[in-house]
Amino acid sequence: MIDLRSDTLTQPTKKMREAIFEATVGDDVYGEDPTINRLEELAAEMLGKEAALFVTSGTQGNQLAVLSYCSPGDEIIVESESHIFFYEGGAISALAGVQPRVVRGIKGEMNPIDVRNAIRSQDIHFPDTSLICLENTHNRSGGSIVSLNNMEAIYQLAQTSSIPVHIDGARLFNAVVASNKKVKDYTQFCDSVQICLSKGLGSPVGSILAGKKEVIQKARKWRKRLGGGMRQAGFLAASGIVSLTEMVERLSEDHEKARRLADAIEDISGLTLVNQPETNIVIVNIEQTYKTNDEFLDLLKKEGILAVSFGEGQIRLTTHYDVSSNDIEQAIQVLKRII
Ligand code: TLP
Repeated sequence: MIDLRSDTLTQPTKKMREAIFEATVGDDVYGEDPTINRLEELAAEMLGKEAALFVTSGTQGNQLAVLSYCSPGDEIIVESESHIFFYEGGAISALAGVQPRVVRGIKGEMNPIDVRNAIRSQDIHFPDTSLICLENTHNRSGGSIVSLNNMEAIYQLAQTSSIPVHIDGARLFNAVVASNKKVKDYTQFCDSVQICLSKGLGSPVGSILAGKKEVIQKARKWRKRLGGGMRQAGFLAASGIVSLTEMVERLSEDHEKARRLADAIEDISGLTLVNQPETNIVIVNIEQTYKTNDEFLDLLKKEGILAVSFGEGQIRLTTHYDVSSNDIEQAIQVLKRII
């Protein structure tokens, strides 16, 4: 099977398996896992933040940020198609007791004026706005890059109102590599950031939440409350270190494959691109094939290609290091054949 469902599907590399095998571990709830400590220090340094926390997943990292900054009854500003709002099972309300204030963005970018207008003024009728969330790259906009200008404008107005900014940077390193910038160019415009080690960076499990010491301390307590204190999880952190030190630059290969896929799809009549991929995600409109998403995905599956449904008449194809250039060529042939 050529699995284009998600970059979460990557298998650990040989180096990761060796690092996992050889890791020195201890009880992380006591703060005694040397490999986790090393990963957290490395991540904090790379992301330009005071402290970092190794967490089970991207969802947990995002939710710990919300729990650490907010109180029940608060309101947080989220983009209408953001993962935190769209895909986290209503966790912000179920866990932190906050309500979303939804701002519609264009390719993941919220207009700073809309964000400013969404911030509540002091009035006993209103909830307090206690967090602004950005997502970069933006998954549902096809891995689009939220520009530094946009981030800076939102961060500045957030600071004026003393509201923290959190980035869901599940794929922030894809933005970094594709834009040829440094990760700190992006993280300078946030108070906390969540990055996933288990997407294009290839680790089997884990994410990082980074920010100010006091916020990460709160997040550590929330992680424990939620049952996320993982004891000898240095085996997982060992792989995370390989992700951060050896897997970042190669993300550009995933972007090239997405570009190749998209270029070929543009020439297949019946298929249209919903986005011009900037990173590793290609969203395809299949309405003109007159097939339902399920029918189309079944046809692909019968030919050995896996993709996911991405809303009405749309499917998502995601590239990663476990799909070769040959696999991409094969996927293109299949797409041509089943139309
Ligand atoms: N997204 C998954 C699905 O949930 C859609 C995927 O396959 O892309 N933030 C962003 C922007 C994400 O895309 C994801 C995963 C997460 C957070 C959550 O990460 P995990 O799966 O580790 O909880």
